[in-house]
Amino acid sequence: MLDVITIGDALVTFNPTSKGPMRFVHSFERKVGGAELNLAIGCARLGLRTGWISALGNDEFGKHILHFARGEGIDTTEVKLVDGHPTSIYFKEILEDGTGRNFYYRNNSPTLTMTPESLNASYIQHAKILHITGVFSAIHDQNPSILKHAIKTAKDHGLLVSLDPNIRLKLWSKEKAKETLLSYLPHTDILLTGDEEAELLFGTSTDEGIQLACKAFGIETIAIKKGERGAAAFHKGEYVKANPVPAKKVVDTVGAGDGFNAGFLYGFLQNWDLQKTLKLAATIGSMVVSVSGDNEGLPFLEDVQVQLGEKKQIER
Ligand code: KDG
Repeated sequence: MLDVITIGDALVTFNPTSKGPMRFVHSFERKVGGAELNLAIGCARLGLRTGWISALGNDEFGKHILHFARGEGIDTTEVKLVDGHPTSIYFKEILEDGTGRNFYYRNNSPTLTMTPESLNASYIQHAKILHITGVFSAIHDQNPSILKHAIKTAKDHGLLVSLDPNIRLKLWSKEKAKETLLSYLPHTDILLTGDEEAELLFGTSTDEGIQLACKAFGIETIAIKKGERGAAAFHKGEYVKANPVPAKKVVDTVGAGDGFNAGFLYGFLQNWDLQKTLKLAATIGSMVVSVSGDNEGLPFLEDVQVQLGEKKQIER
């Protein structure tokens, strides 16, 4: 039985070796990214049994990502290597403050070979949480139908569905994003959203407004990510806030939300109280931004315990 399974496209990430506008960057370091894969890595490092459903190009980059994911202890039984679709890539721009733009080359993503029928129902049935995002939804018009099929299988077998809207406006319009993501909400148990994304979905970014909007869809668990302004969460009527967790140094902000999600799902699955769960999530989010790369900063459980002062690290 897996704890968390997720579906999505992964990319080889080209991280700039210098900061500033990408057009002036001369060299890049090859890394790995993709919102759903980052989440899977984050969960696996914390000790959750994690599975990833995807397709990669049957090429050097695809094999690199596959080996990388396996090395992280992620179950890749449902990751196919396919011909005719090169593995997706993207180039990152990183500015002095750690933010920047992403430039995607994923129009012919290997995940275009996936269909609702290609999903292995028995794989989905044997998990606790199905995590879906707006990134996979945005890559191709048929992807929402794949996710809806997965959601139906999940719901029929008692899984919880967690959703991160992960809205990437380089991949689809606001209108399409809103329409598609709202259609998942009646089936969502755990919503892990940024406050700006909530504004787009619900027309409000206040905690109370988001909770009210989610109530209409029957969503009992909500985590709201506010970056430098902290985080908040609701669970069955309980409401807690987490103070911002200052990062040691902001190096690269990409992947922080995925780290937050991994922490939240971990605490949730351990039946921790909501405050402790939110603190773990916010702490992991802040650890991710201190390290270059989309997932290199995702901590193992022991690292985050040290960060939280629960464990001592012996340095020499
Ligand atoms: O959440 C981080 C991801 O966005 C990044 O790793 C790659 O942009 C990406 C994507 O589309 O998954």
